[in-house]
Amino acid sequence: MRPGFLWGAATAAYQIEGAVAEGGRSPSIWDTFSHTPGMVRDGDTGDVATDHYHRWREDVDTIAELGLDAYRFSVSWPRVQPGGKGPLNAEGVAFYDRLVDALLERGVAPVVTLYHWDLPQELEDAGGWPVRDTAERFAEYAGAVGEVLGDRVHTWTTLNEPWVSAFVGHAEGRHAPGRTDPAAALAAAHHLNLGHGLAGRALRAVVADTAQLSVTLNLHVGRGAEAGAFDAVRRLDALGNRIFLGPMLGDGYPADLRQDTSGITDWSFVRDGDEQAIAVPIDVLGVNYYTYMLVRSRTAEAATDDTPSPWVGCADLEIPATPPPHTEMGWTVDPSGMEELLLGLHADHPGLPLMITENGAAFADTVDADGRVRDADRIAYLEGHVGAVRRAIDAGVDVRGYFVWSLLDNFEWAHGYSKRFGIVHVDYATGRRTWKDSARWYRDLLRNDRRGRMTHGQDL
Ligand code: PNW
Repeated sequence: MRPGFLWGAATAAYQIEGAVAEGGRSPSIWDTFSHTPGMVRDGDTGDVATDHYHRWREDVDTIAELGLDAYRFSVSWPRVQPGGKGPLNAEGVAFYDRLVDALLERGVAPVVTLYHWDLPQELEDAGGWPVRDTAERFAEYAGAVGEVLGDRVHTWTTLNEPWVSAFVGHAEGRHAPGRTDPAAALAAAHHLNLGHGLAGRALRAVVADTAQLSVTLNLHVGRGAEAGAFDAVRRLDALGNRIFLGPMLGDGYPADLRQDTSGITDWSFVRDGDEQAIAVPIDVLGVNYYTYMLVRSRTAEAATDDTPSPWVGCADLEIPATPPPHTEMGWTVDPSGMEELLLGLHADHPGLPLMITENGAAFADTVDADGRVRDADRIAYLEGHVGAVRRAIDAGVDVRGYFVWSLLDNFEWAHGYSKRFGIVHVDYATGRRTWKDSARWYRDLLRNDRRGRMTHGQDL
């Protein structure tokens, strides 16, 4: 890859840190949700997780040994600003301060996400993302974190996957805060958008001039499951992608989205000036991609199904299963979807730099008697998707980096610890880390790429 391309791995605070009641941290919506019986598989919680809060030095060593250019992690809002307002908590800040310094000492660029789903519970009690005040609180928190880490962070990402926060959290109810209210989900989407815009401005004012401003979206690649499924594909794109891309990239909310959802909300939560506020200029768009989706119009029978869905305003949208090969999440392995996504973004938004901030796969990995974790299926997945990134770059798309999800096995939200995405295995009973074959494969890929860069001064 070109000089400056970032090879990395990603994690998120609630999924790895544990230590939920240490260092002055207050509870987040994921503490509440995971401790609510029936919400997370097997009653798993992030109370201990991978214990990264105590094992961070060892994890930074792993990052350095892998030869990563960058490490993407998230700052836990309730750890650095307990309760979600007021002055920062020095002990919480110190944790990230040390982490950032340790990464820089090893030549690893910190890529920081400010919100990876762990809203302080107090802000949820005051209404959460469906209320406007949360966007303002988020901007205040972002500016405060920018002030303390802004001199050293390479890339600032405001939000991770606001689609999941808004719709899986407030309409489907499968994620915290577990609400099933379509109107609240749309209001949450708007206030997440607004939070991004306000936080972006607050960050710009305090961080280094060289720092990159970003946001990470889980963009949906929809393919028609039958001929003529144009409207189904359009709806998926509107509610899944353009609801964020539109306002964030300066085009405001799409008219078709407002139309599709007019039976649910009158959009009166959008005030004059909001769309301009959301359109804070970004330097790079973070893209998370795992799989593509099939869509078609629903049969009359399926349309009467009233199970809560994240696809609000899409009663006539059906999302059938995609064919094998599947990962443990049931997600189809298809790197062509990633290539299609990158090419499509480049065509629709020429000149917008992109970065794959998450890509990876869950498989049922086990440590063999000889201490090895043989995860050829994960290597094949990653190899295929890195190939897709290379093809997109060759076709002229400006892709600035690629981050594997995840550095470590971790708390996979509603699935608890049952799904393993790491390139490093974690034994949850002991906290012990074991490199999987995929970790060695990734280290070698990065070494070869770097060697090629130095000896030929060109892409390998
Ligand atoms: C992403 N869904 O999430 C997240 O950014 C990570 O925290 C997560 O571990 C990773 O992908 C793997 O799942 C998603 O249920 C999690 O629709 C769940 C959904 C979508 C994205």
